[in-house]
Amino acid sequence: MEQQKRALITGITGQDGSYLSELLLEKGYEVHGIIRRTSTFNTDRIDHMYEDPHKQGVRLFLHYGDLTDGTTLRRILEEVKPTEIYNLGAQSHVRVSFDSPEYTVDAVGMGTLRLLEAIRDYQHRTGIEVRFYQAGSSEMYGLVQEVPQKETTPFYPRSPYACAKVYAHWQTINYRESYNLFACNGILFNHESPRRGETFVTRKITRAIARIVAGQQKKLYMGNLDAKRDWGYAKDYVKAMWLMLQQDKPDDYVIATGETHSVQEFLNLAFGYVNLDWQKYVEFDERYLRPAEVELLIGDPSKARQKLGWEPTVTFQQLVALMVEADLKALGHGSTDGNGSQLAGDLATIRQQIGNQ
Ligand code: NDP
Ligand code: GDR
Repeated sequence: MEQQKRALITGITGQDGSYLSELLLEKGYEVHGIIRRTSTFNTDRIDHMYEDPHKQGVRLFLHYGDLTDGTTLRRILEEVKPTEIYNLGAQSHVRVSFDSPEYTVDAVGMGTLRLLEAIRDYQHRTGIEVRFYQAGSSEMYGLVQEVPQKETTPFYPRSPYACAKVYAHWQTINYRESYNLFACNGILFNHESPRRGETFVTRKITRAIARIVAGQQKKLYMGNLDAKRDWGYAKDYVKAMWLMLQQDKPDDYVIATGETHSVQEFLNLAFGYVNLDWQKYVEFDERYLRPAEVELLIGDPSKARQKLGWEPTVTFQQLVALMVEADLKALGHGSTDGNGSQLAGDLATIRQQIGNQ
C-alpha cells in the first residue's frame, strides 16, 4: 500500500498556506500546519477547512510553533513525521522589514536554517526522506541585473527581507549538496488573490475601491506608483510548489507570468473597473516609500514550463477583476456596469476555472 503523504506547512495561516492546504487536502494528503499563538484569532484563511481533530477522518492538524523557536520545530517534526515540508512562514512585508530587520532576518533566514538542521538530523537518524520546499522570492533579484530574470540571474537584494531570502536560498542549496536533502527553491514572483494580506499594494488598492464605492473611504494614500511587478494568481503558484517536490530530482525554479505592469497600471485598471478615475482618489504619502526600491521585476518561467509542465492560468486583467469583485462582494456590492462589464466575459470564465473564492 502506498504510504500516506503527510505535509508540514509553516505559514499555513497566510495567503499561500491556505491555498496550498486546500490543494494538498484535495490530493489526499494529511496536512499539518504551524500556527503562532496570537491574542486574536489568526486562522481566518483556513477556518473553512478546519474540523474538530477528535472527529474520525480529519486530515488537517494545527500545531503551535514559530520559526524563531528551533526546539519546537524539532519536536513538531518528530511528532508529525512529514514526507514533505513547505517553508512558507515569514515576516513577508518588504517595507516592514526595514522597520524590523532583526526579527525579519531571524524568522526568514535563521528560521529556514533551523528547519534544515532539524530535517538533516531527523533524516540521518530515521533514514526517512523528507522533501523540502523553500519559499524564495523575486525580491532576491532586487536591483536589475538582467531582464527577464531567470534561475541563473545574479541576486542583488535591496531589503532586509530580500537579504534573508537570499541567505535561505543558498542554505537550501547548501543542504541539498552537503547532506543530499531533497530540497527545492521556488523563486516566486508576486502572486495575489482575494486572500492577499491587506497591506500589500494590490489588495490595498482593491479593498480601498470597495470601501470608496461603499462610501466608507475617500482617499487612498500610496507610495511609488512607477514600480513594476510580474503579478500572477496565488492559486496557480502553490501548484508549482507541489510540482517541484514531485520531481525525480530536487532543483530551483522561477515561477512567474513573464509580463510586467506598473502599480499605476494596476490602479488604472482596478478603478476603471468601477468607472472611477484613480487620480481623484490617490494621494502620495512618503511613509509608503522604501529606503531602497526594487523598480522592475519580470520573470522567465521557461524552465518551470518545460520541466514541471507549469503554466499560469489567470491573466493580469483577470486577476485585477477577480480581486476587485471579491472586495466589492465582501462589502455587499456586486458586479458593476460600465468598464466592469467589459470584463464580464473574462470573469465568467475565471469563476468557472477557479471556483469560489
Ligand atoms: P503571508 O504574509 O500571507 O503569510 C506569512 C505566514 O507566515 C503567515 O502564516 C504568518 O503567520 C507566518 N509567520 C510569520 N512570522 C512567522 C514566524 N516567526 N514563525 C512562523 N510563522 C510565521 O505570506 P504569503 O502567503 O504571501 O507568502 C508565503 C511565503 O512566500 C512567504 O515566505 C513569502 O515571503 C514568500 N513569497 C511570497 C510571495 C507573494 O507574492 N505572495 C512571492 C515570493 C515569496 P500569522 O498569520 O500568524 O502572521
Ligand atoms: P512587494 O509587494 O514589495 O513586491 O513584495 P508590495 O505589494 O508590498 O509592493 C509592490 C510595489 O508597490 C509599491 N507601492 C506600495 N506597496 C505597498 N505595500 N503599499 C503602498 O502603499 C504602495 N505604494 C506603492 C511598492 O513600493 C512596491 O514597489 C511582495 C511580498 O509578498 C514579498 O513577500 C514577496 O517576496 C514579493 O512580493 C515577491
